[in-house]
Amino acid sequence: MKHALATVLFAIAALPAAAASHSSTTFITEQDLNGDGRVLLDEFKLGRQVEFTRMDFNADGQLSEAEYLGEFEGRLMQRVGKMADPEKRKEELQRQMRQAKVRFGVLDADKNGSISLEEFQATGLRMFKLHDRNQDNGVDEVDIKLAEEERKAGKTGFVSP
Ligand SMILES: [Ca+2]
Ligand SMILES: [Ca+2]
Ligand SMILES: [Ca+2]
Repeated sequence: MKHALATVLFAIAALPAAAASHSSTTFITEQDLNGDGRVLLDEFKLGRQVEFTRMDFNADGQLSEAEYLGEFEGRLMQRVGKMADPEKRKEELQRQMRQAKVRFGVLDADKNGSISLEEFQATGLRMFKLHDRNQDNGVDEVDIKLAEEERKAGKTGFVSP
């Protein structure tokens, strides 16, 4: 039991804070906390909650725009820092920050200027449902297979295998 908890905590610490991926395979890689190859709904919610708490610097239970954008900018700087061309680096920074502002507006569903945990979880839940094609409250290889079949049938969706 102790070991299982340590494994989960380690997995959470290693979680990238990036928005949940549009590929179901990547989604599982990123969100599978206990390493069993599946992401259960409760497991996903726990991961989102930890992510939320980490971003909520002043611990008031709300993500302000400054908290949300500040966290994103920190990670973004690391990524674009690898780009050699300073002009391109600047462009990429500005473009990504504009997108992050748009995302903040979408996450803040009631438009009160901050993201509550409920708002953060609601967006995550919509993403989870897109990956969970057979709606059994878990994302696993069955869902990836279903996505592959759809792709073979020529259907292109928002979420890829
Ligand atoms: Ca806060
Ligand atoms: Ca809000
Ligand atoms: Ca499923």
